[in-house]
Amino acid sequence: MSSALLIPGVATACAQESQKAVLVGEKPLILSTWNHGLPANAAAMGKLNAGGSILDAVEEGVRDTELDLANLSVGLQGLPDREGITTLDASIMTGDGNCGSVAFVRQIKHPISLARKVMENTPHVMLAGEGARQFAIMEGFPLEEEVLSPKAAEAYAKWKETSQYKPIINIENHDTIGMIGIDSQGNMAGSCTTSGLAYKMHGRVGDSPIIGAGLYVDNEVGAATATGLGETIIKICGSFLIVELMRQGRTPQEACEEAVRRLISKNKNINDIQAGFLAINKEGVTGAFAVHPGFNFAKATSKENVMIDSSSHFKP
Ligand code: SD4
Repeated sequence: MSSALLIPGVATACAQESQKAVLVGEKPLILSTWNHGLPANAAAMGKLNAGGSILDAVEEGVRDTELDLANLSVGLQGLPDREGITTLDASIMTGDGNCGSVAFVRQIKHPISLARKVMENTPHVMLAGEGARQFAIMEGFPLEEEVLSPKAAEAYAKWKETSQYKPIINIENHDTIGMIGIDSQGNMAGSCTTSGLAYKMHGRVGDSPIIGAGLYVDNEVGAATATGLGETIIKICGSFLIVELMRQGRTPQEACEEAVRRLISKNKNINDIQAGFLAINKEGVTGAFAVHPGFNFAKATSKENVMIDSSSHFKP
């Protein structure tokens, strides 16, 4: 097991080469978005240490967040759409290209596990809405009662006073969990789960369940996940873009920075809009970058589980 180091390049005849840093990564490794990533990473590492696969680990990790009552944008306690209905999006993917997702699904406590069932038990990648709910029933998932959590109900009642529909996610309004991980053999997997944008139009689906937007994993290259205003991320196929940039030789950090540059160039009025990306490559080197300051993520290795502030395009 190697530790995450930035080793200065060995001097060579080429002066420029000697300036370059060689990045050495770490395995196993798990990255997750935002503060809730810390307990989620702990749950994921626990699963891995108990002999679970990296897929089991990324599912277990975000299941923790899906139950977190303090979290207002993951799970059934998340903020509802503008009709007052909470609808959930989730996706899961393994490094050999298998993937599953659910979108616009209601009454399911663990959409990430439903996404895994779509991947494993159907010939499809994505199920949405009523069809996803029917599939959940077939798979034995209990249907939860459709009542807003006390926090969400309070926030929704307040929002209804003006019912201002602003499809933005800024630095005070975020929480989706995206998790990517690699085990000590180099197998990767990722998961992403959210209740999406608060007070969205009924039926709106964000980037999180869209393979290549909110999540992409390829054992040959690396993995990426996204958080922030889904519309901006979908427009650039954000996570797929990052993995492809890494395939072409960019480091995870360079790839995340390029994706943010692309996102800014394709989206107007970015001043109040936050989006952020996490990436790891197959060596276990990491990258993170956001549009605005304020994005943070949890990084777990076999030795520690710590919060790290991401750098960003706009400076504090
Ligand atoms: C979405 N990307 O539905 C999600 C929301 C999010 O932090 O990431 N919030 O657009």
